[in-house]
Amino acid sequence: MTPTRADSVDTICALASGHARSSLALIRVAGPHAHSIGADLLDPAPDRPGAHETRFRLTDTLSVPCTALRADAPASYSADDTLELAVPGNPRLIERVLARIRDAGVRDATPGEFTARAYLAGKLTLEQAEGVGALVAATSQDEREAAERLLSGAAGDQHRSWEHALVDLLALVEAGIDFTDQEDVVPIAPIDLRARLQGLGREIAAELGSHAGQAATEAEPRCVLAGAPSAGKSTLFNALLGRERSVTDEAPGTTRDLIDEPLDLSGVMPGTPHGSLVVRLIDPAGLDDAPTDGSTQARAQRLAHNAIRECPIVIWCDPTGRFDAELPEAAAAQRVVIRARTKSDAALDDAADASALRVCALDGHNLGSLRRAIAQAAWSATHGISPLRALPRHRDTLTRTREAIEASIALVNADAHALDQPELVADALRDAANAIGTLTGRLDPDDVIGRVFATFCVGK
Ligand SMILES: Nc1nc2c(ncn2[C@@H]2O[C@H](COP(=O)(O)OP(=O)(O)OP(=O)(O)O)[C@@H](O)[C@H]2O)c(=O)[nH]1
Ligand SMILES: [Mg+2]
Repeated sequence: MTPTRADSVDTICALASGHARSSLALIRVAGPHAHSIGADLLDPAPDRPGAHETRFRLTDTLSVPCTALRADAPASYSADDTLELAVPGNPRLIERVLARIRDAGVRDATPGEFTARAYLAGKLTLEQAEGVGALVAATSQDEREAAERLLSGAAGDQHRSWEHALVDLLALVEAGIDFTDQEDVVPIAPIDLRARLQGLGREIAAELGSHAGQAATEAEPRCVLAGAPSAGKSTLFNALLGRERSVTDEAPGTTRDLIDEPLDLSGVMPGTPHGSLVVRLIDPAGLDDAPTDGSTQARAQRLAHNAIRECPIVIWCDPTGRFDAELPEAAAAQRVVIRARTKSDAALDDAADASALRVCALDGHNLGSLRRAIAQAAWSATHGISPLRALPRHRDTLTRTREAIEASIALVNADAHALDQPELVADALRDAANAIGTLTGRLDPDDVIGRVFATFCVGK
């Protein structure tokens, strides 16, 4: 459905410079009557586009200096005739100027209305419009970068390419439904469909900054201790927690289960706002070339490998300091690996990596630095590794898309010649395509536009 401008013919006004005190205030008036209002209230009236030094008439006898910027439709931000009035930033004066404009029949703009008009006039895509809102609301560099990415359209291109990929796969699956009686016609082999869906799921997960099997925003990012048996992981785990939670022993192979405890790092990292910062610290079995059968040993290895693959933060423990073993590959794009040379009280190997953090769990040497390194990594994992975190609507939508993709993957038996339940797979793919369609603009305007612009402040 194409949005219309039917409801945007009023002339609207707002204080565009926000309510913080400043020497100048900017009042924006946009709509079909903007220029006639300029003719009534400005002396002299701006007669052509551009900046004009003029005066704003408060009463018949009283006026204040005003710089008026005139733009004519459609060559303005919202595509309306527009006047932007810079007047002295005195709050009482601003109120009087606005009151005069309202008396002339202009109504107050609703939050985001100028940008909504720009969107409805086709001057901005929905994502760019959201970029404006996010830029206005941005409080950190990460958020600003995210907003700029939306404004530049880069995020939209990515979402459209995912949408096209989903719609292509949906078409192939639907084609297969039409050929169910002809066994040799398989538009897409289940194994290929599955691989392509998994690829898409991974890309979306990376954009979300999440990790396989995790929610997009992990309130308590997981942090795993990785290393060879007897590297001192459990001793370090206990030292970080400040209590004896995990069994330690000089014999290798002591830990088998994943032992998992919250570690409170609130206030550990200087310069971050107050608030809680908690990670889930995980102590797994030491990495070993264990048999791959069903033995306890093999199961412990599988658990450890999976945890290390999926955790956004890994503390790599190596008492030799060489770090020459290979860590299990990360499941997602972003993973922070902190190298800790454990048992630093023992003699240092010549080949040791000098950049690793030397820690001793027995006497507490450098545990403060290790806590800070974990806090730093946890902070990035929860705040803005992904630019999309700035925009809850995008995050939620991509999460829904990804869940629908996961649901479709679960229905695909990769070993089969053809899909067992093509209708169900098609339904799940349609859900995924519809979800991402609300980001790319194929959406119900009432539903989405309302939500997008409601988050704006008045005047933008
Ligand atoms: N000298 C010294 N010994 C340590 C240190 N940390 C741990 N150890 C000893 O190293 C041995 C193994 O420690 P664990 O913490 O059980 O090692 P782990 O990595 O959990 O071992 P697995 O669970 O078998 O993989 C124990 O005897 C600990 O007392 C340390 O900082 N210095
Ligand atoms: Mg252990």
